[in-house]
Amino acid sequence: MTTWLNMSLQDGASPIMEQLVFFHDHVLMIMLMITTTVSYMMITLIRNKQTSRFMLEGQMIETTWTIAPAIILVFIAMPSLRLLYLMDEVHNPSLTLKAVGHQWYWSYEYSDFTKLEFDSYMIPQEEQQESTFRLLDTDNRIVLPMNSPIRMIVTAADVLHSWTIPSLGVKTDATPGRLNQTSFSISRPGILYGQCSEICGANHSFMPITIESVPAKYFINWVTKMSE
Ligand SMILES: [Cu+2]
Repeated sequence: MTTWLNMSLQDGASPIMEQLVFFHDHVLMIMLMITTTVSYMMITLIRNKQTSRFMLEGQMIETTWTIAPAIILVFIAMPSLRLLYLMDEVHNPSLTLKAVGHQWYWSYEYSDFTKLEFDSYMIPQEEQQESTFRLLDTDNRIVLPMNSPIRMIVTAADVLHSWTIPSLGVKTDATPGRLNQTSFSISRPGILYGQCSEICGANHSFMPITIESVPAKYFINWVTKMSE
């Protein structure tokens, strides 16, 4: 989750998010390069008093500064497209989780098991404990096995919502009457937080998402307990 003074992206908890962070840094470096060059050119132009009445055009420099930005754009577009298609891929999932957005809570269905479904409400401020995070913790956490490919099905029951976990690099719109699919695998155990990312009504800010990522055997224990 985001902690104090954390200005950049959250640490990646999935291989895709790690790649997204690398891509973000890569684009920042290119931007830094462009900003430096352009500022340098502007400052020298302002400070320079020389004029020449014969210098009307410069074919060479004009060709260069037309083609160079196009080449730079290719260096951004290629890794971007690579990630886009990688995120769209569904790699033989070992588990399917369905999230349904409601005004204003999420409900979850583990479709691989019989009768494993629950609602997930935010813990209200009056019931906060030392260990809970305000506006982020839920009464029922989603438990998921780490290191396994998970297929996520997202939909909504009333209005538009958006199921989001920043540290997994996942943000999927929840649309009534439509199933949206995404997939991820969590690379470490821990608790991951997210919030609805579509302005969905009065309590939009109060429908958080909490994932408990655990080793597979703990997950199986949890499933057996929940299905009893
Ligand atoms: Cu919502």
